[in-house]
Amino acid sequence: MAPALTEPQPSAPSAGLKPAHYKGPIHAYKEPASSGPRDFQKKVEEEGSENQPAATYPHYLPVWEDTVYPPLEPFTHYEHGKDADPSFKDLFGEGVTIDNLTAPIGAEVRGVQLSKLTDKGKDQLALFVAQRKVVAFRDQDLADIPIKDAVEFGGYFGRHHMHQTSGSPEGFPEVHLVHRGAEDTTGRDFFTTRTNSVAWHSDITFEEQPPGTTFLYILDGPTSGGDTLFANLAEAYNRLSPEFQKRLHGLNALHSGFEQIQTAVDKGGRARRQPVASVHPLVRTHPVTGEKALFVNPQFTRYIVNLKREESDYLLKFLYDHIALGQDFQARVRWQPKTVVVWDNRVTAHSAIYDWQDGQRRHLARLTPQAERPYETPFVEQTS
Ligand SMILES: O=C(O)CCC(=O)C(=O)O
Ligand SMILES: [Fe+2]
Repeated sequence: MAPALTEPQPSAPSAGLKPAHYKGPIHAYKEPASSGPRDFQKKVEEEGSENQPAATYPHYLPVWEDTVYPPLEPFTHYEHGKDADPSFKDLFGEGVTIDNLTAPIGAEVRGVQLSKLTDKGKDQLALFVAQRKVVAFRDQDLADIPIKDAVEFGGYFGRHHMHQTSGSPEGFPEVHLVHRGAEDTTGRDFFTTRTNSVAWHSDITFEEQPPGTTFLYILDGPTSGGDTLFANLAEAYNRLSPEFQKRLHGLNALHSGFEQIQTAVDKGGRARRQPVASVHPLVRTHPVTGEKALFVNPQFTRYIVNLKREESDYLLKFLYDHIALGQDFQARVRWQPKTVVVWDNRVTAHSAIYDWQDGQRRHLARLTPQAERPYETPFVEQTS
């Protein structure tokens, strides 16, 4: 699809917004797949237990530091996907296999070593991921090279985000960790109050500049379960009728990071920054493909600006159900050792699934380069 021809329209200003007063039925934050410092058992992680091995990558075990960082500053994002040669000749050489998971979303690639890509190859990676939405690269060495090299690799795609609450490998605060340790069975407590662990979201949409090309790599995984779900939010937009799409254009929603901080504090963690909220358009345009995508998620979106509360709840519920039920624009990515999953966070939602045997370790690291501030371009009737 052609890139957007119209100038980006900035989303509404977010300064001073405080969502904490808002407690409607669409108010949610769920996080069963990761634990915090309260449940972290250093000895079991480093040495293993009777039933569970030690962590394979102990230098990636989380530490939760006390440092409080200043608010994030706006910056100008350079989108490398715009420079990509669409023939992908620097990304896919001899012997590479590409299997699409479904027609609308997902690919599994073998024969590419991400850490060895040239800059041209990285540009093409950004474009390929924007097109396929989520791509699992097998047999990768990203977890095995020094962390500083992995960080340098990720930094090509944008300014690293430093998460507001997560534990990080010592000395690398910009690496976000998803970690539930061996012998930690507290995840099941979650089901005493919730019926399932599915928590659709795009990452950190409460920030003014949420991520674009995003990398998650496995360090240790359970023997079964713990896949990650992905949804194509551009296709979710395309499935709506033109009349409905038209109505969504021009609407903005508030995204809040307040509840994530509260959840972390409840698990013994702490806030690395003051919580923030941002207002973003409900429909955003991808800067490279020009595709429009729904940009709401039940983890962080709280309400639609200028609608009454019942109206906002009703519309958000419809959009959340539409995304969650659209298994025909979703893919389920199965982790294998040495897998790096790359998604474009601007046009996808994802969810961890807590469905592995209690007490098994699940440990992943995320590189989260931030991208442009979400912007909207006018509705255009699609001809198919
Ligand atoms: O644990 C997973 O499968 C996904 C975690 C997640 O949401 C993330 O890393 O952004
Ligand atoms: Fe996520």
